[in-house]
Order: sequence, then structure tokens, then C-alpha cells
Amino acid sequence: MNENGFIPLEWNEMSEDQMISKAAEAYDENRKRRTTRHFSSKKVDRKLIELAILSGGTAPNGAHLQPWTWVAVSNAELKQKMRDAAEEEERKTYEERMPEAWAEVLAPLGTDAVKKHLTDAPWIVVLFKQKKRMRVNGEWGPTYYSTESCGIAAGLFINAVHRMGLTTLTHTPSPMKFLGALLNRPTHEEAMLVMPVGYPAADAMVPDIHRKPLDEIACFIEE
Ligand code: IYR
Repeated sequence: MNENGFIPLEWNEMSEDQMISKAAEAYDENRKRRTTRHFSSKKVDRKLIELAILSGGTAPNGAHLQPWTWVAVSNAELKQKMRDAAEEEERKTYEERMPEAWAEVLAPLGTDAVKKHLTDAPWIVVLFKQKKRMRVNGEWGPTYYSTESCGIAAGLFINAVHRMGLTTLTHTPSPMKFLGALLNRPTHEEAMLVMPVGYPAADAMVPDIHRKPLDEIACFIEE
């Protein structure tokens, strides 16, 4: 049935026990996700990257404009160029542009201007946010909530990568303009996140940090 462009929602009610068990299972899986900077160079099938991008593309988004372009790079020469350009910007950030208040919170995470993960990982996926769209009348129009939309999409992509047993790192070279030029993107698209994807290295390390407990991140207002 299709009435005015609407179709029935596909949805199956679960028992409350089943819901709790599914919710706990999802949390248990999600809390095992960690961000590591240490990637193996073991190859990853393109099909897995396609599936992760498709998961990202299921994100709720402003006016259903799906304002994202995902560029997946496995070409070694191009990954090296991306790393060189990212490191050039990052050296300036870490050495000259980073205020002390920022450096202080990054210190425990062990980040620096060396972006070895960009050449170690078999894939780099760059998420571009579309700031404009072509209207049916042929004129350029805005997109809406594209930052929020792409943020949600990135979260779903990261979750999909984790659930398939791989790892990714959200890298934010700043400024990111060089990515549009290197990857030939039109000017209405703005690079937002760089996500190397691959297997963690056998000796991958992560900082010994902890997540805030529920009572520090949420409050409930009930009857
Ligand atoms: N963009 C830099 C610096 C950086 C900033 C934050 I906030 C982090 O959580 C981690 C790193 C980089 O990608 O290294």
C-alpha cells in the first residue's frame, strides 16, 4: 500500500525481557570499542567498507537530504599524500596553534603530529559534509543540520566498523581543506572527519582512561 508517499512502518514488538537483553547486549558490545592509533596493514575487503558506509547512510538526517559523501581510499600513493598533508598541518597545530588548555587535555591520550595510522591502515574513509544541494529548479539551495546529520552518520559508521571486528580512529586534521583538493571534491563539500579503518596492530595500545558513569552523564526527571 502506498498512500501519498507513505508506507506502513515495519516493526515487531519484543517482550520486555527481550528488550532488556538486546539493550544490554548492545551496550556490552559498544563499551568494548576503543580508539587505538595502532593499525595493522592487513588488507580489508572493500565489501566491508561498503557495508560500513551503508550503515552510516542509515542515519536520520536533516530533511532527508543525506548530506554526506564518503570517500574511501586504499591507494597507497594517495594515502601517503594524505598523511604528508595532514602531518604538515598537524605539526603547525601541535607546535604553534594549540593553546595550553587544549594540549593539557590531549596529553594523557598520547596524540601528536605523527599520523602513521594514515599509511598503516588499509583504508582511509573521509566523510565530507555537503553544505549545499542542487534544487530541482537547477539552483543551489542549502542543506539543513548537515553537521548533526554527518555526526550521527559517523557514529553509525564507527559502530558498524566495530561490530564487524575492525577498528577506526576519528582523526581531525585542522584545517582540512587539503582533503577536498587531494580527493577532488567540489567546493560545496567540506571534509569533516578522516577515519582510517583496519585491523588493530597485534601490539596495539590504548590509553588507560575510563568512561563517566551514568549518574555523571545523565539525569532523569520522572513523575
Ligand atoms: N586534530 C588533532 C588533535 C586532536 C584533537 C582532539 I579534541 C583529539 O581528541 C585528538 C587529537 C589530531 O587529530 O591529532
